[in-house]
Amino acid sequence: MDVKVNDYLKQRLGDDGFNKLAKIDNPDLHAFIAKYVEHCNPENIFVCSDTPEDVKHVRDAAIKYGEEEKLAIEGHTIHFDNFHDQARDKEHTVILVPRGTDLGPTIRTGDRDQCLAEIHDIMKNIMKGKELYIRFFCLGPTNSIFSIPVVQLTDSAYVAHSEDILYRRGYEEFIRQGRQAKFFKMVHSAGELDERKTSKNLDKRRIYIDLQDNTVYSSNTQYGGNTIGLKKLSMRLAINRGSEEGWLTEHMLVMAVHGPQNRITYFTGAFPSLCGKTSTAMLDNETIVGDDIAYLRKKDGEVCAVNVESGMFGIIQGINSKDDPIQWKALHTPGELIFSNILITPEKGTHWIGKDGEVPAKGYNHSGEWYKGKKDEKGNEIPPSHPNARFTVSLENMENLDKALHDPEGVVVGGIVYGGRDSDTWVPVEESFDWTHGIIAKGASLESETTAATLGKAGVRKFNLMSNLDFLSVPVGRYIQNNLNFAKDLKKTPLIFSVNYFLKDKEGNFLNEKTDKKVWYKWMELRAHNDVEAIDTPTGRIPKYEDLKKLFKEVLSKDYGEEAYKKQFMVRVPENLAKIERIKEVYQTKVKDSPKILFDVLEEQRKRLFEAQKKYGDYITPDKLS
Ligand code: SPV
Ligand code: MN
Repeated sequence: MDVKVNDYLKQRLGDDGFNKLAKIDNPDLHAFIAKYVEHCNPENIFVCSDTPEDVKHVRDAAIKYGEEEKLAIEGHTIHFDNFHDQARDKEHTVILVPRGTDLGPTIRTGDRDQCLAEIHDIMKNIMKGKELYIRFFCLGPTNSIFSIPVVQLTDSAYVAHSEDILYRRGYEEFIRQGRQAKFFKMVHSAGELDERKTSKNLDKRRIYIDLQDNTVYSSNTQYGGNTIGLKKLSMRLAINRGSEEGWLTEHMLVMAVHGPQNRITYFTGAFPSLCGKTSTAMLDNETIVGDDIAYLRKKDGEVCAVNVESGMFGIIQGINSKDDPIQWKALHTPGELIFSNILITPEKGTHWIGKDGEVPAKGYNHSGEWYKGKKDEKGNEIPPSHPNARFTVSLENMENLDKALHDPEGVVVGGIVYGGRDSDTWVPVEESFDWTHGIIAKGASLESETTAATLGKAGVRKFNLMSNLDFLSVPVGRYIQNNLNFAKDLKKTPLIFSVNYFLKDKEGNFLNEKTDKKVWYKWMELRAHNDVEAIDTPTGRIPKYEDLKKLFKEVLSKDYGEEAYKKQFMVRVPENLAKIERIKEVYQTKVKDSPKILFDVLEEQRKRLFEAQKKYGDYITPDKLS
């Protein structure tokens, strides 16, 4: 350790903290910590070495300093974010780049020198009077090719506690990797807090991502998506690193689909918000590895995936005992669990939009004291819980947890799924012709319709390639090219599918039941092993009626009619042609480095649709094609 850094850390951290840090042989880490201790200037510093006592210190601090409050069920707590700090702040989330670097119009960037000066100005003495928590974590399983160590500095015990539930502890991993560690660095401060212990200076809310230094700065916010350094903040750094090293960071769930004779096939899946990602990861009779972020690497000619996380920061709205029995149980079992931005009753019970039972007449929530009919400053009624209210819990608390969660090798991926909210274009499930077609016509063409739960008008289609648009830190074209290249030297290429759980008829009725998706996954599992045939259509390969009929019976004990099949799986030519035009336009106008092959693949699809239209008309039922 550098003598100056050494002396300074000894003085600020005390013997106990210093000794814990000194066990990690990494001068860069020590220098980084010294720099931000001096800059942010906390009152106390706590170095967490992951012993049960250290972990408890952080958990207790969240209660002691009022960022969390205990609830009636043992181990459960509530945290509130500021009324205006309830979601990711896209406007103030910026990728820092050297002057003159252009990542394209869809990625928010800022001049690195200027932004670093601004954020350092905001963070000068920002932790005055507060305790700083220094924590070590690991993205992906420890002791693995996937492992990325992360150091988190935060003055929010809530953030440090959340990370403890959501990620693998990493103090030992830092010791193991020593000077070799290519670690990510997170500096967060909630800033000044109001009387409810929520971030007060939202005008100075910033999330600045410095790719060059693998450092993320987050200030004056507490909402998890802005603060939990290992989640969407590290994700941008990991996309950049993967792009340099030839692996992928994806906004994907990882799950095991259980096939015939106890066969297990792993799938990953990308879905924009409110498109059924969590309900897919939680499908009954299947098992979950992860619900949000995956790393994909190649090993022995196959694609392997890990869950970057080990817990869930899940949306709570709509969870009820009938539709979500596993999550319901986890939310009612004693044990460590943080609720955020829901309604708390005077008896310290919980309520949220869509929960079983009556809405309590009063309580308190993200708006303070709450009663039925309470209005916000614009005159809109405040619901009992925020639509983006969440719960934070370890995956170990889920009964459907898959055994591979911590496997350092990851799981071999048999299929990749892309799904959006789409009322009129894509069929419920469809396989792409090959990897390139899948990446371009499925992943890079992903769109999703807004719902009443999002801001703005409902039913507007939003482009969101691979559901990763918000998190890209490399130009869109390069990201697509990375995805295309990834399959080049594979011995066994995962199949790529699209799904659509939201198809409607002309009258606006959903064409599928919520539970039908169970069948689609069983079908994809069979396809991954070539156990069933498929029908070629202009847009991809769809299931044969007989196979679905059998699966509906087996999986749901339902008679699946041929008429329903035809309605669901008919090729909607005009809608598909319109979609191609929209997607082409995006890649022509909003992306500067679109790979040429993208336009070729879309053009081939357009031609196939056009030919089929000449022969069979606008709406083509599968019986015409088989
Ligand atoms: C998402 O919005 O995709 C989430 C929640 O998973 S957040 O942590 O806000 O990113
Ligand atoms: Mn997410």
